[in-house]
Amino acid sequence: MGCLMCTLLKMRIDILTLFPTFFDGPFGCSIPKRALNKNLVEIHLHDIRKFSKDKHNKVDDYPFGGGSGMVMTVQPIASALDFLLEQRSYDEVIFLTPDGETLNQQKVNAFSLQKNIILLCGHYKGIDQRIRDKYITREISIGDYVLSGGEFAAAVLTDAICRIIPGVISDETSALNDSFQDGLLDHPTYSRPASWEGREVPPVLLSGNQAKIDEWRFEQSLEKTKERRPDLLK
Ligand code: 6GU
Repeated sequence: MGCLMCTLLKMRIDILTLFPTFFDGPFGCSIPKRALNKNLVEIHLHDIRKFSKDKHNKVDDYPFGGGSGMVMTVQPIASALDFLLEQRSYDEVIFLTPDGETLNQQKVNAFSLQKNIILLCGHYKGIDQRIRDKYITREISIGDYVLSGGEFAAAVLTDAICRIIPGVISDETSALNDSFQDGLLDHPTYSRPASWEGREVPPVLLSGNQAKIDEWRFEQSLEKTKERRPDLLK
């Protein structure tokens, strides 16, 4: 018996993929597992191949105009999307693709406020353009390099969303203090022992003066960001 509010607010992520078992690993540990176990998010995996009306369950074909590689055809993807879209309305239908807009923390924050989203994972040489034209509301890349399929990117996006859902991380401030969440990179962190192989923890961290510690951390964040990612300060 859950709380009504939680049920109404709970985020639902539907992932369309040719490789549903891919996600057993990433969603079976750590933060996504915790979010699922705490019933703070629902993740539904859908095998695109099961929607194929071809007698051999074919999901790909040669590209018109020639070229290397196979293209994921319209029918199985359209059927899978129609199946979901007739059950509920979705805030976004996201296609993971290296030619999409690059993901960042701001975009993750915005996605995490949505109720229902679909993540479509492409494979081979991509998907038929007409699927993108008809259904897709956002095209997202996770960086300027090429992966073998959208599943890696969908797992990354789902993890980034799950970990900022309130209640997933026990110390609620910890996700908000991350690198990027305040536009700065993280300050260095230390734990015991205070001295290790002649390397000392910065004395301010042992001082007990929280104002001084916060000031030191902020300066360290600022310095690191200036040095490594000056683009974030603009
Ligand atoms: Cl979303 N997909 C693929 N295949 N490669 C990528 C990517 C996505 N983002 C960066 N590289």
